[in-house]
Amino acid sequence: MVVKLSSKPTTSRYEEAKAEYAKFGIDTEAAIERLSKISVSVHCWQGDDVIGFDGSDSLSGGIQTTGNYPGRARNPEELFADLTKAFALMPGKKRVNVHACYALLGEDKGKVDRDAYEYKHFEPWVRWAKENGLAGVDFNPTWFSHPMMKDGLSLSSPDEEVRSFWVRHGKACMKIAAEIGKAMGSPCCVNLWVPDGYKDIPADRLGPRLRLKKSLDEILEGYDKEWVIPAVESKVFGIGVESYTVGSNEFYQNYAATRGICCLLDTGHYHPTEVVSDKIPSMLAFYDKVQLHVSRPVRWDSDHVVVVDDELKELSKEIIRNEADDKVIIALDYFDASINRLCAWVTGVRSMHKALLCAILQPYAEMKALQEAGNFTKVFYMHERVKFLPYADVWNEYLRRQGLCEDWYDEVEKFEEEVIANRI
Ligand code: RNT
Ligand code: ZN
Repeated sequence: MVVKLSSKPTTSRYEEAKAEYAKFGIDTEAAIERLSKISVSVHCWQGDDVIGFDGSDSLSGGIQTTGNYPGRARNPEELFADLTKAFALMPGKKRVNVHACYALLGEDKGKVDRDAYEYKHFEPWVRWAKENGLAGVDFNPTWFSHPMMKDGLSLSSPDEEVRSFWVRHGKACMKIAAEIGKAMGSPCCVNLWVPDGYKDIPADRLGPRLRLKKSLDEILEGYDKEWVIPAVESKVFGIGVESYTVGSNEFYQNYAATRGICCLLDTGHYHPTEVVSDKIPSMLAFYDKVQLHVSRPVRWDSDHVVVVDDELKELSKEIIRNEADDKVIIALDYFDASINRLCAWVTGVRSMHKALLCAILQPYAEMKALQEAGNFTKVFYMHERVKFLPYADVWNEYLRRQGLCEDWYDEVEKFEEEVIANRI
């Protein structure tokens, strides 16, 4: 999917890097080609601090945005304008990830609740995705920021009116997702995450889980297997639900395994010393596919913007060296309201691609053979040796072939001055 050729010529730095990598048996042309085929699903919710269009004016459900950078997109027009600008600065194959609270209700506003949303309320997203040449659209039911969340519970609620409302929402979303998948000609990944849990020590830990299990079974009944790829996302804790999360890791891994669906691993949803990079190969030993929410947890599930840090590189290696490019489905999930939101979007997407490129440019066959031969000294040496190979020159060439470059900041600044500054 390398789209346009920049008018600028290939640099001699790239030619030198190509020769340097060749010494390690690495083909930089093949690396660029491989990177350009990996899609990243970009979350629409970074643009408006996870508020959506369907009536809520604050975020609740164990997640929080912090900061009040001016110019948050306040309506569909503003969000689409911001997305269009940001996506133009992102390299590679892209999808957009939409939450149900981003329904464009039109005349149905105030009349139709989340349990009755239909495909027509999301058709503008599909249109926008097609206009912008995206590879697909992904979807999420929204089980937060809504008055029907009672005592912080949705699908695990003991109140049957509440539980059944949210089951209907889930079922409506599965139908919408099938339509989205068909319309895009690419299956729609649907992520099921609920914030349900308790602030303090519960008197019953099993009951809520049995209700969640029952609700999920009802939602998944008869879903369109051709066009929908469902996943369940666990979490260790949330703000206000510190003591107990109904959808724990063990709950969802067992649920997914027995129902033949995917697990979604969010990099911020584990204990601070646990890493998702090590979970990926464990999952690949049992599952055909695993979905990711790539985020950056700074001391907790803080949802900072993704940057090229060690864990992102390690996570990328687990995708690349296991040849799991089509098995690990990458989506981003962070929301920072303290800096320019477009800058946050573009940085996160570029960081993901950079880490993937770094991972592609490594001599895995050689390193694996060394490990199997018990030559741990050379494995150790090689890990460090490859770190400073000239991958940045390959990155710049990858961008050049898409008519992009690393100096994109001025574009965002200009957009901020001309468009965002007018949002008073
Ligand atoms: C929350 C989960 C969840 C949400 C999005 C908005 O902790 O990570 O994925 O961030 O659905
Ligand atoms: Zn997530």
